[in-house]
Amino acid sequence: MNLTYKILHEHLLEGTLKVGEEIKVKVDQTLTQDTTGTMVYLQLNALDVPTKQTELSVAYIDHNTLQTGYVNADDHEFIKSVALKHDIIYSKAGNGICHQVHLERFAKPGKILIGSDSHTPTAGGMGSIAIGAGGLDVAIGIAKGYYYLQVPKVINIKLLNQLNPWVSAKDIILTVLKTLSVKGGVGRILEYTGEGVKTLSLTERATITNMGAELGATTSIFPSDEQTKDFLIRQERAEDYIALSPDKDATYDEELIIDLSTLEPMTAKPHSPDNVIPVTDESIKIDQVVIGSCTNSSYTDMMRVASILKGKRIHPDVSLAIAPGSSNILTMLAKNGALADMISAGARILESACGPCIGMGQAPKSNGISLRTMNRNFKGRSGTMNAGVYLVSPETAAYSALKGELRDARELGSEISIDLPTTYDVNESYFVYPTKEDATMKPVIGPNIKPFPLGEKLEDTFTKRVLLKLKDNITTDDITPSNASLLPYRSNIPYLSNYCFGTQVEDFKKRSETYNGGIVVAGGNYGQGSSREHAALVPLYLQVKAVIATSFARIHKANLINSGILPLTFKNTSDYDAIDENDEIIFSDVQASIKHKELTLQNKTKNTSFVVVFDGSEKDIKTLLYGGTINRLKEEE
Ligand code: MIC
Ligand code: SF4
Repeated sequence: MNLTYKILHEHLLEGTLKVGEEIKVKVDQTLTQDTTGTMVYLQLNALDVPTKQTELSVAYIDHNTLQTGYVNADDHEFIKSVALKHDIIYSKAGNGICHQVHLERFAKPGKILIGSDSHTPTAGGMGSIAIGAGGLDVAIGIAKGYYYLQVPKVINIKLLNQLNPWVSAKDIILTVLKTLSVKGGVGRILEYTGEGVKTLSLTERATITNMGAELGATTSIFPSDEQTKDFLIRQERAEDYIALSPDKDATYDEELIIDLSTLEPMTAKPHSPDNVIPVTDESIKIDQVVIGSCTNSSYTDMMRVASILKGKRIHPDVSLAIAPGSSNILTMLAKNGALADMISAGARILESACGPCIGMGQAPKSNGISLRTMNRNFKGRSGTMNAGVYLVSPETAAYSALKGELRDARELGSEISIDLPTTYDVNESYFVYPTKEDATMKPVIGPNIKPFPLGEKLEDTFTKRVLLKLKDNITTDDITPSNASLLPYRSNIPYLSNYCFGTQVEDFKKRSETYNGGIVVAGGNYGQGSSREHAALVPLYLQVKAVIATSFARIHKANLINSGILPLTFKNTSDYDAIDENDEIIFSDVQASIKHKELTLQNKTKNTSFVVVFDGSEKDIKTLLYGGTINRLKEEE
């Protein structure tokens, strides 16, 4: 067995481990962050269970830390109250980015972790099966201790040899993205093997599994070996170590071989993480550099940046902002003088949080060029619609900040080496641990927290207009945009509905009000990116009944089903071209046809018909018939 199957097998509650089959697995751990967490905890309340059914659950506050009014503060208070009530650890703002802190303090080899954030696979660097999911699936994970998934294919990514100086883990994953594209991981788990694995530290592995999310992969995983043990010992968690590897004769569905010694520094150009070229192929002046995010904010990343900056001065035309990934890392940098090296060079030091990665501050100037060590460079995500974001390694970012243009850090000559402390700093001050008394706590619901919409039983016959026709690779950022002014409203679906599809059209809400709801048509990989279920809940609120696409991203498809919106694919992709915005589509005999997974739809406007497919499990069909997961669970109880 490969490592993926070993862990899934050990956690199997129902179903068979066969590609494409739906299985039910035991969930050991969950994590939430604040922008998806409010929905998770509203839904957990609705599920009405006394306490968590996992070994460990943590509620992190890391995204919405710019408190420009009462709204975020309300959300945090609400999350804290429901989390503690359900025996869930609360990590206060300032403690760091959920994935980095989870890696340091809680992730364990061999465990299954479900998180309401698409970068949950970061813990795959530790040998966990760590999966990003919609908020409701995480609420169910907490309340019931299980998770459903379709058994993915397992790709063996075999790493040969080792990286050359100044080429980093980020360059490995950017190379994988260049090879496989943002759709390449859909329906797959990426398992890393080969001699090259041993040469990568745990945090380098986490950079790679983190950004596997950009491939659309279910998750990515590394074995648990001496590197894992080394990290856990330094984190004073030696007891959490177990060795885990695939069997010698393990089989895989596909294989990709990467010779690490041939790689070079890479960059993903605007506006997609798979728009990857070698750094040396691009010559561009830069305005801003941002170093941090759950992809590249480890102690080693920060120390390498500090040593590149030490004794130098940031280019006068560049603003460099640095956000270390956790309070532990920030403390260590403060103690060992690296923070002083960064500040002396002219860097702006930010709180340990997501910050600029999700547009919470540091938006670039008009048409600005920003180099970022982050994982996504979707249009507008930085907070400036016409900015161009290039994704790079911390080394490329730091060196370029000194030069004022995108530059290859190999010009720096001999490699630097970072000595790791015998033990990493472990700060408990930002954690709030639940007590017995908290079980009787009442949720604290401030005015920003509005109820979430619920779907309705699936109608058998209806006619709906195509409100919007979209191209390939539409992201959840496109469906429910996020920036510093919108992110605080994640617990307020009615407010967010004003901005639905805001990067595509300005009047989606108006269209839906005019026609009493409708349907959306899209190309391939619809709903890639963030796990935010708001991208389903907001359309549900605006009465979107179905999305017909050429293909869907995994988490978003699950979120649509959970909300009771039909995710349908064209049987013949050429039918995508034959349908236009404003066409009226007749859905008939839906309840029976969905059970056979094929529906014939009439295009009333064009007087034609076409076939769409529903690719889901029996449970999914039931869910859609009942109008969403919450309704199904209520009916089944
Ligand atoms: C992101 O990186 O896009 C986010 C913000 O972390 C999201 C979660 C969200 O939208 O709240 C994610 O990756 O799932
Ligand atoms: Fe936060 Fe950015 Fe990571 Fe999302 S990708 S969890 S916004 S740091």
